[in-house]
Amino acid sequence: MKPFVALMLFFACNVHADIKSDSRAIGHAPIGVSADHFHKKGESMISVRHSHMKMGGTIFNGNDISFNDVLAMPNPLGNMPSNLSVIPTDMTMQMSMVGGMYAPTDSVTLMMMGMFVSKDMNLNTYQAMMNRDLLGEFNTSSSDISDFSMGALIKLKETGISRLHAEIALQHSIGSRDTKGVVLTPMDKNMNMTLPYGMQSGDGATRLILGMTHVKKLNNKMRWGNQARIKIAVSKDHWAFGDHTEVNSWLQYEVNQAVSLSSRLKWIHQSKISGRDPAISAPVQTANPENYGGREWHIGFGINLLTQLLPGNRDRFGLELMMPVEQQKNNLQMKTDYQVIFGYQKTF
Ligand SMILES: [Cu+2]
Repeated sequence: MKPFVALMLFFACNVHADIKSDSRAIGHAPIGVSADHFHKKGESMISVRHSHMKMGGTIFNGNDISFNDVLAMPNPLGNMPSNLSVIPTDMTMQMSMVGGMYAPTDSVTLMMMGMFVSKDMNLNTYQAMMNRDLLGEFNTSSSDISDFSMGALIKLKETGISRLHAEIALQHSIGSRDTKGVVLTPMDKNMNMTLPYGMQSGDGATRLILGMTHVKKLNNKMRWGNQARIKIAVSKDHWAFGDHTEVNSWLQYEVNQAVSLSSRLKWIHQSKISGRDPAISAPVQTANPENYGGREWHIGFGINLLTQLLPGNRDRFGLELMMPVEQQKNNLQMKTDYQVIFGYQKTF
C-alpha cells in the first residue's frame, strides 16, 4: 500500500502542463470501474491493472462469528466428520488484467482483456471430535490465467455535458478448476486434494456481460458517473460461480488537468455457486456451494494522474482503495477487509 502512495506522489510532483493534448485525468472513471469510457475513431489504448484484495475472519449471514461457533456447525457435505473442522483464517487474492481497446469508428470501441489470478489462503485444522483442539495451520495457493473477454462499447449519446454508452462482451473462463493442494485433515494427516471452489482460478463457464455507463458534468470541477453491469453465465459446466450484478456511482473532482480525485459507491450482488464438483469435499465452509455470493456495499477513494513518462500521449495512472461498508454474504463466508487497485493506461 505505502509504495503505491509514494509512487503516486512522485508522479503528482512530475506533472507537466500539456497543452497539445486535450486529455484530462478526470476523463476516465476511477481505475476500478471497467469499461467506463470509449475512444475516438482510430484511437487505441493498452491498459494494465492490478488488484489486491484481503479477506479475514468469518461472517454468517453478514454477522461476525467466532471460530468456536464455526466448529459447532454441521458439515453439510457428509458426516465424516459431522462438524466443520477446517477454518480459513485469511486470504489474499491478486488479479492482474491486461487489456486493449481500439475504436474503428467514433461510435464503437472494441475491447479485449485477459486476467491472471493468484490466491493464497491460510487455514486452521481442528480435531474432529472431543476437545476440538487446534491440530495445526496450513496454507493453500493457486495461480493461473483465469479468463479472457472480448466485447464492444457502443456510444449512445454524447453532448457537451454528458455521455452514455452500452457494453456488450463475452467472457470465457479458462483457468484451472481442478487445482490440488496439500490439506491438513481433522485426522491429523496431510492429504493432496482438489481445492474448494473459491481457490480455483476458473469454472469453465462462458458469460455474457451487459453494461450501461452514464457520466455527467455537474459543473467545471465535478463529474458524476453511474454504471450498471451484469455478468450472466450462458454456458456452464458441472459447476459455475453465480451470476453477478454490479452497480457503481462515483463522484470525481478535478484538481487540475492532470489530477482528479474520486469517491465511489459500489453495490454487488452475486448468486451462489450452481452445480457442484464431487471431488470438492472437505469439512470446510468453502467446499459448500451455498457459501458463495450475496450482497455487498463498498466505498472507495481514488486518484487519477496524467504524467509524461514514455514518449507519445501522456501516461495515465490510477489508484483506488475500496473498503466494505456492508457485507450481506450468503451463509458462512470470509469477510472482506479491503481492496487496492492500481492501473496504468496508454493511448495511441
Ligand atoms: Cu480506453
